[in-house]
Amino acid sequence: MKGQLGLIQAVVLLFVISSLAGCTTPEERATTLQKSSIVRMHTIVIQQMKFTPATLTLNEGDTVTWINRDIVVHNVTEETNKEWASPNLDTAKSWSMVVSKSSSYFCTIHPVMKGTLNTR
Ligand SMILES: [Cu+2]
Repeated sequence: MKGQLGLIQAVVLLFVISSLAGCTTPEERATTLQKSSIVRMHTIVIQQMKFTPATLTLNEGDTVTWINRDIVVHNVTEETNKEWASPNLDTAKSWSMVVSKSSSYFCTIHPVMKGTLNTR
């Protein structure tokens, strides 16, 4: 009985050691973190007079592509100072931009159409 208990303890100890050995190193954890935040490309669909998603949270340096799925022309223009703007986008046309900071934007043709980019 005593011997059996010893065996169980040994098995438990082995299990603990092997699970410790399987623990991720800081390097592995960093890689996992990078992988989980590796979404660098985002698509915003312009459809039914709306930007979808209207609010997008992303990392600085990420690329956003807007694609016009409506049958009317739209554009994407920074709202406060018109710091950046797409050309007018016909149906099925898209436009991409690398995002450097949070911005509000709208469509100058249909000013009710608004969107927000939030950088982390
Ligand atoms: Cu529009």
